[in-house]
This record gives sequence, C-alpha cells and structure tokens, in this order.
Amino acid sequence: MAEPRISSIDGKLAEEFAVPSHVGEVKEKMTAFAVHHATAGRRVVLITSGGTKVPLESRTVRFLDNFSSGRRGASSAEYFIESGYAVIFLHRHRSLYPYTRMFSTMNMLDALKFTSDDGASSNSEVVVNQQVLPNIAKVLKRYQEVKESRLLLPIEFNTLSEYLHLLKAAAQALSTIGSKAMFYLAAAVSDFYIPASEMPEHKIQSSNGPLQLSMNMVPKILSPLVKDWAPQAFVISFKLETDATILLDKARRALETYRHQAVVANVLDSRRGYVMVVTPETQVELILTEEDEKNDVEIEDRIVNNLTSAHNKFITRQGG
Ligand code: 9Z3
Repeated sequence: MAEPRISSIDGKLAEEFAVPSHVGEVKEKMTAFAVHHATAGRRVVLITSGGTKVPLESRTVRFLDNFSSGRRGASSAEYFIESGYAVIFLHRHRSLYPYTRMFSTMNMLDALKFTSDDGASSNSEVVVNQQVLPNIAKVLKRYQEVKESRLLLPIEFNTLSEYLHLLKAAAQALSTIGSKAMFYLAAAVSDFYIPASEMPEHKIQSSNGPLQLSMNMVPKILSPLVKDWAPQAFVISFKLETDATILLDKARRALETYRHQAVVANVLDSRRGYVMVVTPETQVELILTEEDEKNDVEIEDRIVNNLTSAHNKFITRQGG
C-alpha cells in the first residue's frame, strides 16, 4: 500500500502548535463513531463551530479571539440529525450547543419554581416554570432521543492549536468512511498566530510601552484535508466577510485553490438571513423572508437542505 503523503503542513503542525494530550484518544472515539454509523447506513458530518483562541503568552493572560457565537454550528447540527446524519460536533468550549442553545440567554433560576409557597421546606419540590419555558418538554424529548441513539458526538476545543490537531484527527477518522463523510467547517478560525518558539513565557508588561505584535500566517489546513487526509469526503468551507462586494470573488477563489465541493459565503451583519452557497458549477442564494422570520424559520434549515441533497448527488457520482 502506498505511504500517505506527508505535507509540509503536517510538519508545521507538529512543530509550531502544541499537540493536545488527548488527541489520540479522541481520534479513536471519532473513528469508532464514524464506522458504527456508516455501517448502520448513516452519513456522518463533522461540524466545526465557534471561534478559536490564539494565546499571546505561554502562561496565557491575553489572547486573540475570533468572533462566532456558535449558533450556526449548533443549529445546523440539529438539522443534520433530522436529515438522518450522525454528527461530530467539534466546538469551542462554552459556545452554543445543539438543543440547549434555545435557552442560552436565560437565567436558569428564573425558569424554576417551588411546588409550594413555603419554598425550600422538605416537602416542596423544584419544577420548571411553564410560563417561562413553554417549549422545554419538546426540546428535552428530542435531546434525550438523540443522546440515547448516540447521534451526536461532542468534542471541545479552546485554542487554535487544539482546533487544528483535532480537525486533522477528525479528518483521518472520517477518511475510513469515504464519500459518506461530510465536513461542514463553520468555525471562525484565526488567520494569525504566534509560534510557540517566539511566544513570551510570562505576561507582557505594559511598563515596556505600547505593544507591537508580529504574527505568522496560520497554515491553510483545508489544503491537506482535501488532498491528503480525507480525499473522498464532501467538504464545505465557510467564507466570512464584512465587505459584501468582495464576498463572491473570495468564495470562488477558495474553491479554485482548495478544489473542495462548496463554500457557504456570508456577510457578518446579514448572516442570519442571507447566505450564498457556491460550488464550481452553481451559485444559489438562500434568503429568509419576513414571513419565514415570523414563522421562526432558521436559515440553517435551508443551508442543510441544500447541502444534504448536494451530498446525495456527490455520493451517487462517486458510485458509493
Ligand atoms: C462563518 O462564516 C459562520 O457562518 C459564522 C457564523 C462564524 C459567521 P455564528 O457562529 O456565526 O452563528 O455567530 N464561519 C467561517 C468563518 C471563517 O473564519 N472563515 C475563514 C475565512 O472566511 C476561513 S474559510 O477566511
């Protein structure tokens, strides 16, 4: 059998980004999850979600963060599960999470009440206040069913290093199921970092005057993912801009550079109601109308719908 290609990015990853101690164990878990679900006839999607943190000091007080609430990843996970997929949810610690996301703005104590007026007496129980949380039973039921059938495998990251190593491990784990695997790379990933060898150990002192930072470019992980780590998979990246006039061009350029299957392009301010799904042959606008918004339709429902049918066609073309 041919040896897998070692790209220069593999070397850089090993040298400049601290390897998380649990990466081997997580990779085994992801492989077992993928094989189990693919054997049962399910497709598996790896969703990345949330922003990465880049430390400025090795005993970190300060870091550079990327904006992302994690809502796109968390809600998409739910829609993929409803479409018959099993989901590996690689997400930033404490970013929004499938199902619980619906209650993320709520103070838990406001949603609870005692069954009797004398509060914490021994025969009073704590129950959910239905006025505050009218939909909780429905969401709880679905959450428990999903948990029971092990359709969701959550994996957490915090730093850019953790994200990069865990994504590589996930790609290698999912390569075992070929074209049944989808990558949905919605996390907001830093383009810049400070290599471990150049990072000061201790807290940077303001007494040394204004801070000037020089940061390296983060290796383009999409390239080895598509070419080497999971070459048969269906891969979707996300492109985020604040200037709508350059968005489409950037999405097209990404497709030409990495030769993957689709880019979901969005502008920060309008991302909840408008995205463009760009493939080498097509370009589809997904837009929520006022009516949709009134009916609580989420744009992730449309995105997932579009991409699962594209994945279907992709699998048919691959003969798998
Ligand atoms: C996205 O564009 C996501 O749609 C958002 C979702 C992060 C905007 P929220 O989590 O927002 O629901 O609050 N993700 C990709 C962002 C990214 O970093 N892309 C890079 C780029 O645009 C790599 S392709 O250059």
